[in-house]
Amino acid sequence: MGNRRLTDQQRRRIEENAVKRRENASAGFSDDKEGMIVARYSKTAVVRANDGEMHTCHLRPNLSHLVAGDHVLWSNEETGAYVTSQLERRSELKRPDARGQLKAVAANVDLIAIVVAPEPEPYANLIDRYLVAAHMASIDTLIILNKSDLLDKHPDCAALLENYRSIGYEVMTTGPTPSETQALSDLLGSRTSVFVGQSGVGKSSMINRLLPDEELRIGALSEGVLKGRHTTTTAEVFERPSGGFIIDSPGIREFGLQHIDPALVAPGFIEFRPFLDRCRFRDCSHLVEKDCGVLAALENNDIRTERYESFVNIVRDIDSHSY
Ligand SMILES: Nc1nc2c(ncn2[C@@H]2O[C@H](COP(=O)(O)OP(=O)(O)OP(=O)(O)O)[C@@H](O)[C@H]2O)c(=O)[nH]1
Ligand SMILES: [Mg+2]
Ligand SMILES: [Zn+2]
Repeated sequence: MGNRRLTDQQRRRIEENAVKRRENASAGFSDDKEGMIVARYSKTAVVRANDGEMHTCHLRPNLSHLVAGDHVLWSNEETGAYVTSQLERRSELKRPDARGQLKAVAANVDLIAIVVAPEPEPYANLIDRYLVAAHMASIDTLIILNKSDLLDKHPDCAALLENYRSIGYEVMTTGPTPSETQALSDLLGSRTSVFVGQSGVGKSSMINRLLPDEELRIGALSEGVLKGRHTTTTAEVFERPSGGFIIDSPGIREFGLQHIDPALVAPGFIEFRPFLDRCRFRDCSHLVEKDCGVLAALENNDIRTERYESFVNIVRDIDSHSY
């Protein structure tokens, strides 16, 4: 708890500092300029200035939590370019890192595009975890089924997507043809979207298809690291010529939600919502209680068994981490 308070205090100081620096900059008292973090490395970051130019900047240790999409102030100093402060985030997608510490993955996004494909085989529970996280962060979602050319071999994938569509999630299918890429492009519009999902589903390939003329195709920043293979290792922002940004992110195997209050899981299941005020107990866990709206809906086939089991999996996972 003491730790938490210190962090909050530090955070407030950083925010106050940012406000002051921004005021100074707009009054012409300093050389601070606004920009966006395009790629973040351990001690440096590529910052896109508002005129579209890219600058490699040093990061001060108190800015170590910056991620792709963050808005910052930066300035040219004698010893090089520096990020001087972080500006407020309008949204953030967070997940625990390998040590269980909650970290932002991307900031200031309007849309989380959850990408799946016939190969590698999709895990519905991973999709559901992203949907819960997006709901908690108040960020819109789009489920994208990529590699449409492989659907003939895997017909259950189309059925999986159809299940999500039928309960009210926005979904789309895309693949190698230009018309599919155009449809994806139209749907993204000028929003800032982060592409997430398992490794190998084609997140970076889709971005390359959306940016046909970009010399950044297949990550110029990380090129040469793994010749022939292009697994994404750090989140990176791409600007769309038609407006808006796409953030590519490294593929993941699992998405821990241990950090969240189990009571917030059910509202993240869109089709559970109409039933949540029908539970007899206000703090109903929807697991064992009598007169539970969710369990009644499950009984009635208004909620699919697979989704309910996925809900239970997430809640039990949180419980097992809270001891
Ligand atoms: N058949 C087919 N293969 C595709 C399609 N899109 C991408 N791929 C292939 O899928 C493989 C993985 O693509 P990537 O774009 O690297 O996948 P990723 O999701 O960015 O993977 P990570 O960066 O590791 O998370 C590559 O061999 C691509 O050529 C598609 O529409 N159809
Ligand atoms: Mg990639
Ligand atoms: Zn209930």
